[in-house]
Amino acid sequence: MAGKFISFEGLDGSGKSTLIAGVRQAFERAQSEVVVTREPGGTPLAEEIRRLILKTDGESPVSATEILLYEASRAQHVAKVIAPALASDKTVLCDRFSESTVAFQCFARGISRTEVDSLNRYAEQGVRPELVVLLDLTVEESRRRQKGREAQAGSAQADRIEREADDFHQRVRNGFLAQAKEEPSRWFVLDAGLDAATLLERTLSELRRRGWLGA
Ligand code: T5A
Repeated sequence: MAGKFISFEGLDGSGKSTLIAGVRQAFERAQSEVVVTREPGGTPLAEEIRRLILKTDGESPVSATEILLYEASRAQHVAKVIAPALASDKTVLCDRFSESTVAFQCFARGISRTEVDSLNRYAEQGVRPELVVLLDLTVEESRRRQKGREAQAGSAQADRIEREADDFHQRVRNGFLAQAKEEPSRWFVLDAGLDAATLLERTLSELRRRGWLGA
């Protein structure tokens, strides 16, 4: 794989989409080919799976079904979008990847780490982010931002995962921080309470330091 694979993680509403948009512009200004994508989703079939996972009406999936749906989406996404982009030397910016499954389905939902790691490796087929940018935010601020967004005219209501209790989201946050500690050179942790311009500037500095983005 020649291209760089960078994922962005954090609680719901931590500012991933906002940061990814800025990073994408920086790569485009440097005339570097970049693919922006997301999980769950990223291909037509994977987006259908996303809808099934996040919908709030009808039958709720049990934990095993939930994780298998995330992994099914990932397998399709890796094979159809991420691996081909990396093979063509493109930079891939992905809103969430397997590290979300560890945080949400292992730390918060309670599925064993061994099982989650095994399912992740199967779906990834050897494709893993070289860098994980973590937007670390308190649960309180995450909730505040979600409410602000919901209050905006025409915006979507909370999805099934966003509706989980605060202690679930606290375990998710702990799960991200624990993974960052396990592999500090693969993770770049930002205080997501900072303003969006500062977060972008710090991320771009890190990418330049790694030699992945021109000065
Ligand atoms: N999930 C996912 C699992 O359980 N297991 C898995 O394996 C995977 C892959 C997916 C859900 O599925 C779960 C996790 C999720 O619950 P999603 O749509 O990807 O859903 O998740 P969200 O995190 O909900 O995506 P969002 O679009 O809601 O959040 P973002 O992208 O992090 O936040 P963003 O950029 O849209 O910003 C949110 C608000 O904050 C403002 C923005 O203007 C916006 O209003 N904002 C800031 N405000 C102050 N300071 C800043 N620095 C700001 N940056 C943005």
